[in-house]
Amino acid sequence: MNFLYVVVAAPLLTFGVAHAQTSTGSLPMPIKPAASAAASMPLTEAEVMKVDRERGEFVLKHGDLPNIGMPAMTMAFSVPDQAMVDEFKQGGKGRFNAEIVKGKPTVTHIEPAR
Ligand SMILES: [Cu+2]
Repeated sequence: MNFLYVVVAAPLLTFGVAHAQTSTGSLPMPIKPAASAAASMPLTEAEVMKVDRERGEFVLKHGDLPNIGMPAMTMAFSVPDQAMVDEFKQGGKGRFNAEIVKGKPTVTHIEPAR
C-alpha cells in the first residue's frame, strides 16, 4: 500500500514543484549574456613589459585576476585584436581583463591607464 502511494505521488510532487518554480515569474538571478558580464568585471592593472607584434602577445606585469584564479605576476598573454597590440608599447600602463581562450591566457579587453 505504501509502495503504491509513493509511485503515484512522486510524479505529482515533481510536477507541483516545477510548476511552482515557473509560475513565480522571476528567477533568483537574471541570466546575462557573457559580453555584459565581462564588461561589468573590474579591470586589473597591468604594465606592458614586452610587446610581440608578430605573435600578437603582450608580456604583462599584472595584478590579481580573480576570474581566472590568478594572482599578480608577470607573464605572456595572447592579444587577438591587432588594434589592441598597436595601442600599447613596452613600458605602457593599462587596465585589462583576461580569459583562458583555447587553453591560452588571452586579453579580452585592455585600455590605457588613466
Ligand atoms: Cu598571470
